[in-house]
Amino acid sequence: LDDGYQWFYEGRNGWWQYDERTSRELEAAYKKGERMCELLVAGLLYIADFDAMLQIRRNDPSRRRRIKRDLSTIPKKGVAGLRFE
Ligand code: V3L
Repeated sequence: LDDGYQWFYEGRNGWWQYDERTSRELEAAYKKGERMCELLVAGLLYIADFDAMLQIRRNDPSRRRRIKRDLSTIPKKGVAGLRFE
């Protein structure tokens, strides 16, 4: 994450950057070669699946979003639901 890359999850018409803490957790798991990473977001548990590159809500797996690791300079909607304006 100091290498110009960031983690993103998909919104309706663009990508949101993950918050700093979650990004660090994703990056650590990814760098260790783990296949998934458990995330706590606003009191909800999610699984980030690095094979499928999906974020899946634990208690309702139908709630899923694409994720990606990409350059921090890509167009994005904001960070963790906080819109850039
Ligand atoms: N970080 C922050 N909020 C999240 C995350 C996350 N990793 N995952 C889900 N949510 P679901 P548009 C998103 C929020 O997947 O207009 C955006 O951050 C999610 O917020 O069904 O569609 C925006 O705040 C949603 O509110 O479990 O691009 C909002 O959607 C809620 O958890 C609208 O974005 C349920 O997501």
